[in-house]
Amino acid sequence: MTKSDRGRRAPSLEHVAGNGLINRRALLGTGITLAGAAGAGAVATGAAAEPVQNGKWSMEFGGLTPAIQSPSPFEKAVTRTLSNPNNEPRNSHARTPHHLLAGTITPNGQHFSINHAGIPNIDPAQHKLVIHGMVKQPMEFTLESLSRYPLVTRTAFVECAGNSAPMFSNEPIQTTAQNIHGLVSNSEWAGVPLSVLLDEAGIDPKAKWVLAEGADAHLLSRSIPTKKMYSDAIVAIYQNGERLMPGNGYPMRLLVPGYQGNMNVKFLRRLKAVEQPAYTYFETKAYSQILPDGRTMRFNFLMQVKSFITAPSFGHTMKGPGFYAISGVAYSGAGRIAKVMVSADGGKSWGEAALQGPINPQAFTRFTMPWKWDGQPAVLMSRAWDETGAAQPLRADFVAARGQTKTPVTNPLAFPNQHYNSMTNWAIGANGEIKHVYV
Ligand SMILES: Nc1nc2c(c(=O)[nH]1)N[C@H]1C(S)=C(S)[C@@H](COP(=O)(O)O)O[C@H]1N2
Ligand SMILES: [Mo]
Repeated sequence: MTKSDRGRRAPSLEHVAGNGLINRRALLGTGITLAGAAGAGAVATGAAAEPVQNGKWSMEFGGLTPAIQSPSPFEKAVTRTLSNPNNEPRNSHARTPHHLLAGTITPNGQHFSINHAGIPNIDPAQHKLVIHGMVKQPMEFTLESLSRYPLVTRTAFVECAGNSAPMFSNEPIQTTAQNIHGLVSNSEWAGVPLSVLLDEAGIDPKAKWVLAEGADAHLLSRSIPTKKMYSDAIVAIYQNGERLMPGNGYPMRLLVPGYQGNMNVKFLRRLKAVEQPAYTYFETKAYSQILPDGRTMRFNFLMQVKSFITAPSFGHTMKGPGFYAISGVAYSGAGRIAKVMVSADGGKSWGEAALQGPINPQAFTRFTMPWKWDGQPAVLMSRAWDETGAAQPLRADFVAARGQTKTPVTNPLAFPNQHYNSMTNWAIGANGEIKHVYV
């Protein structure tokens, strides 16, 4: 019996869609067998295998165990892309390298960051959060006093409304998932529910909005519906188990799961209960979207269902035909991910990807699709559905509703528009090269 005979015998290698997509059930506990059977490039070990050799690291006492550790020097290419590396007095963006990461939690050093006036160096001993306006009892909190409340822990993505903006280009921009989709990240946040703090202050039922303000130089402020504050907003003080990173809002930030990133006010210093939205710069001029007929969409808070394949993707090279696990992230501001479909033939046929649990609402869900690449051209696509039944729109439908540029966007850091949530497709060439294509 040859190796490929053994592979064929496994029921798990049943194809579910064109161009080599394999039933996701193949992933249930048989990953290694599957990879071996389909030829993932791992060398089979057996009697003929070389005995393990000692590298030089096995022959000498190792390095210092440091007080705080950072990634291996061999991983130094795994960094964020910066839009303002010299800190000129304008906004700065740092994008998450999705094509070089796996799992669902974004490491703190790789969490995307947008700062419109630099990162303030806040002394937590001097920082205060004030709750005032239409409340019975104005309140003042410090990091220390907030830390004494019972904290809730939850995983949530934060996504800038401008994430994926290069996808508004009329021609596909040739760049990485990092540059296209790097303005979304996913963390485990711990903090105090707004429901607790607003109840304590005794918010007036007529206060339908809460104005949130940050302590950085431009005092970014956004009006948030009180209803959202009560449903699931928190004042976050921990990010993936440690205090917030300075670029992600140290010492405290607002977390409004599933809503525009901009509403997640960092360096939070003020919450004012008000009757009407304040119509601030960031909810009128910025973070409102221009429609094809010239009108502007305002108070468009929800980040809708989206997915993108992180591997294989632009910037990777295929290492020859055989087994691959197509992998990506899916998320929705409206709730949990219900289903992700993957195509390897440019949308002619689709197979359902395996979702890795736990599937949390308003959080990344990792999907995987086993695939046997035959070395021929293929177009990989993913499409997600959330628990409300909403699906990622097809590009033609999306462009009809939201428009696209007249000339190609070549700068991956440009922002032609906002709230893009259609699909991203990667074309695999017979030479193993990967391009970004529209379907
Ligand atoms: N105070 C303050 N809050 C802010 C910002 C800012 O510049 N200052 N940037 C906003 C924007 S535009 C986004 S998309 C999110 C990004 O959150 P992150 O930097 O933690 O990824 O923070 C928002 N909150
Ligand atoms: Mo943003």
